[in-house]
Amino acid sequence: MFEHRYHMPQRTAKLIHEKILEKDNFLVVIHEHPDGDALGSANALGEMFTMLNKKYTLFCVTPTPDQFHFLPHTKHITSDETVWKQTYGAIIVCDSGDLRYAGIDELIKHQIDTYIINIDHHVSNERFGNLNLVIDTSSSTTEILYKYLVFNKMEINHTIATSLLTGLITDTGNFSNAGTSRHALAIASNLIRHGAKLNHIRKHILQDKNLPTFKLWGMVLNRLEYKKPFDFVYTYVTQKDLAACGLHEEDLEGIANLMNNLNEGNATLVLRERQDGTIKVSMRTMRDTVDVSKIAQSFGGGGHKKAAGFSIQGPIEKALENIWSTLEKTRK
Ligand SMILES: [Mn+2]
Repeated sequence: MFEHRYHMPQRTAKLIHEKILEKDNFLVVIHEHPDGDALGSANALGEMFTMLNKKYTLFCVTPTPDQFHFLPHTKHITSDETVWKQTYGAIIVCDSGDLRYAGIDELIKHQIDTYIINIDHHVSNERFGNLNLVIDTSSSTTEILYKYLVFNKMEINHTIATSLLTGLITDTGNFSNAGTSRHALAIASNLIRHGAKLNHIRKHILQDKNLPTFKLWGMVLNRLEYKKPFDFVYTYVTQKDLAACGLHEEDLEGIANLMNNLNEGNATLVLRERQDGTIKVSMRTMRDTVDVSKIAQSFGGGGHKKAAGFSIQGPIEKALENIWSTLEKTRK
């Protein structure tokens, strides 16, 4: 079977599984502002723990968008910090390169002698776990979870299959970005064989925009600028824009990936003003010569070679000035 041919740290996968079988009561943590990969991972693990008859809690510092509720366990993801007062058999952090992105760098300090399992595919992953199942050549964390489940001979029911396919589809930009390997495609095919509901993913994840959202996107696209010295294309959106359209930051989910369809510029930047006034910067590139994760890291962020992000002090104008001057310095 092709399953065993791709790269997979087998020892780590085995040790994680032994830990899961041995212990009870798990805390699964996914990164803030969770995407399809993070939520697909949480849902798959929730289903796996249900099948294993184990106690578990799913945690995320920010709420889950309603559109993901077709993945049944995502309805039970909590942001209630009191769950950190309990003791767990292990804490499993998914799809997060570091504990800050998971939003738990402070919360985790309350946990003494905690066993941390880190499952992720970000190049910038800091290996913060006692066990780190990190494969940065994987398209998504759910691709790693698929390999993990197959390796440990775990059942993949239709709920798990749909969760894993959700992560594969969202993190590969519908099988179009650099993460779209032959393994990713073969796994997707296998997941459909296991009963993954592609029509549910299409309905809830792909056809998820309404008219006001398209109008907001139009406004953001209309603002695109070209920054010649760096060959970058950028745009931005403020809280005022969102309020004017009656929309939220989540409604801009996907706009950074849309920039991948542009054939100009070395990289694209989308700046989004958050409620607290900080600016979230999402970077994308389709050029093999550009590594946006390195740029993001120089601003304290992280991500992948082709897709990365960071946070910076607002307002927008100040953030842009800061970005250009920092880039200017690193060029010298
Ligand atoms: Mn991911």
